[in-house]
Amino acid sequence: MNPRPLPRLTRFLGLMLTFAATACAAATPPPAPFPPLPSARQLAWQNLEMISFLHFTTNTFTDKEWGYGDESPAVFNPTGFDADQIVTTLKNAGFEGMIVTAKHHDGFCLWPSKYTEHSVKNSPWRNGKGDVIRELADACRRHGLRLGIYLSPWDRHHADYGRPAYIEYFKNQLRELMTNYGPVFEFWMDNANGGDGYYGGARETRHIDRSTYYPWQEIYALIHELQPNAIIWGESAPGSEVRWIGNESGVAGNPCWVTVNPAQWINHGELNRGVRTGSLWMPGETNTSIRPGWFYHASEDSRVKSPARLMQLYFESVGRGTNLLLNVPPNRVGVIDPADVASLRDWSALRNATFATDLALRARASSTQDRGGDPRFSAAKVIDNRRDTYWSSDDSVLTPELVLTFPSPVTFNVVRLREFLPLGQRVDAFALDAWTDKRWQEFAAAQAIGSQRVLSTRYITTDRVRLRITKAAACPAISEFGLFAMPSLLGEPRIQRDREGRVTLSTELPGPWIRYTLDGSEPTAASPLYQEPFALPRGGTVRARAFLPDENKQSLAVSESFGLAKAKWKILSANFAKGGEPEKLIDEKPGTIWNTWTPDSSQGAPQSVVIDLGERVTLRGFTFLPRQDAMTKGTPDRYELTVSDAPSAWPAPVAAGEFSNIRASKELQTILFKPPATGRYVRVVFAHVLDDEKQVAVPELGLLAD
Ligand code: FUL
Repeated sequence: MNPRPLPRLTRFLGLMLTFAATACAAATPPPAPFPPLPSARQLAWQNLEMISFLHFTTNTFTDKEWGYGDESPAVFNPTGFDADQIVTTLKNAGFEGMIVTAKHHDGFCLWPSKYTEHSVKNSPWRNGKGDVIRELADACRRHGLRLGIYLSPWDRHHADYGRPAYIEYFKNQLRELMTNYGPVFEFWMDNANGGDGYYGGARETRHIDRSTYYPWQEIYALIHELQPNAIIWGESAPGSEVRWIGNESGVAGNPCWVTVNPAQWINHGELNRGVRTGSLWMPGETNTSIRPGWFYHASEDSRVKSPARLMQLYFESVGRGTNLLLNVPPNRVGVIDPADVASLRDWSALRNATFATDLALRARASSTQDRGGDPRFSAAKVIDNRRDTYWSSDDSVLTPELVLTFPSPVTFNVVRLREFLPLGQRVDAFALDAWTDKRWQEFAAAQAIGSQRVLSTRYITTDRVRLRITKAAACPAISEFGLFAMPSLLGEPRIQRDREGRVTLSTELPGPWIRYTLDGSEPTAASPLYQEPFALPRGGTVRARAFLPDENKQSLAVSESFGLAKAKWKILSANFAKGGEPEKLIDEKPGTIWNTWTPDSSQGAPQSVVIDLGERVTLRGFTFLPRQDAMTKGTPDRYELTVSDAPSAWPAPVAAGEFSNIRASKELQTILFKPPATGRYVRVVFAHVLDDEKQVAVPELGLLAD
């Protein structure tokens, strides 16, 4: 339809108004930045949102989490190593980059470093001619994924670790990695540093002062000279540009501010939440693994995080303005394991289905105030699909409101907001309302937006949505206000086992069918139908999925692994029973802790406990759950376990060693016996605790039957 010609006067007035608006626009300066501000490198990095981690070394073949440093390079042999499979799996899952453990704490190098023999060049893989970093870097280039490098400053293999000569070695290795493999987008220098190790055969304990041993300023300057675009991850050295989020469970604080104070870097709570008034811009990186451990262990194949759990992680990390760093470790073949591939595929399908359509783009945006009445800062900028434009208000207007009005009602359950980061983190708090039943009704309120804030809500159908900035330190600059519909999923079943060893499968509401497997395979429409609780006294893995046969719908799959049921177990003795209640060790309740600390007495490691299993069992390993609260006090990092037929005669231990990475990780630790051991009595000695504390605190022990 042709527009009706405007009468001459109206046209003239229209022109005048346009001139006035343009003149006015030219006169409206953008808001002054609200410091601290991001660097160009930080800004570019914050746009990445999802990064993958690749933990791979001799540990993959020795089934360890922390190698001692005496592992032979001969064990490293990923016979089917396929860099393209790894890189395309990660790329297809939506990751923008991949950080590879070029060297983990054990000191084994995935590239043929000139400066050590402890590397791939002395392994059977590719007859010692291989270079994992080269193959991955090339595949990254082919498939458009950024390469990042993890180089552990702690080296349990190197004879000079702890002495000045090791610093030269470390710098030389950094130089090799920074010059030989093309652009590196991130350097990760882990903070776990110091303790016992092989150290060239010395087999001793070495402690260093992380802040004085490494010349961080010099090292960081070198990195930026050779890799100007590389961001530096580090928790405790000045010059670090990205911060740890304070846990390895994948959960950023709510709210999570982008700023911190330098002195608070070592406070896990403040790393997690940031500090609103902090003087440093230091975006968070939320790291966790798709499996309990960082390295591949076949025993954890059934414990790969489900797509729904990954989606929840996404909301708790990316959704709180941090980048997610998700570890997906290659298996012994040298590829991403099928279990992880399946979970990543379904998770990314769910994300794509959610975020492919921004419903807000259908709306008209209006606000209570646009900065200077200038179209450059108008409400429409939040729905122009660009991160470099924004809606803002006058300096004096700190709590403006913006309404999206739709031509017809939309249904959404996810909201995404973004601040224009070059101007700093300005918004303290906001609320969201929907126009329902002829009035505005608040459906969400939160603190902090930052890089992005993604909130999930119940489904809301409306033709009007309102954003109210309720508190801001400076006039807001909002670059995006998006609305999305995450497809409704049939809820996954719950898998529970009682102390007697009976497994119950249930759904939130009765109705759906539940099908399950006990052999580790994917539950399908052909798997056994769950009818009633069943016995699983010796443990195993249960995988289950809910089905709505009439609607041809199925839930995502879930799985749970169980050890030996504890029905017949009894604590026979504990060398410190006073008030400590050692029964809590075997009560199947992760929240109750056997703790040798009492208000009037306390006792540190070693502590031992003897368990009567009530029958003779062949055991293939044990599990240890560290305390799940925010503390690490009393957490054992060394153990010894003995199995016997008589509680008075104890042969040599079947397992003795360290609980690796126990300070940072709250995951269940699984220690396998080689070979399995048979007996009725088990004695566990907690030989040492973190920081030589005067208490031992253990929530739960489990045993795996053969
Ligand atoms: C920790 C390390 O000790 C773990 O092994 C893992 O590399 C994790 C990402 O960081 O501090």
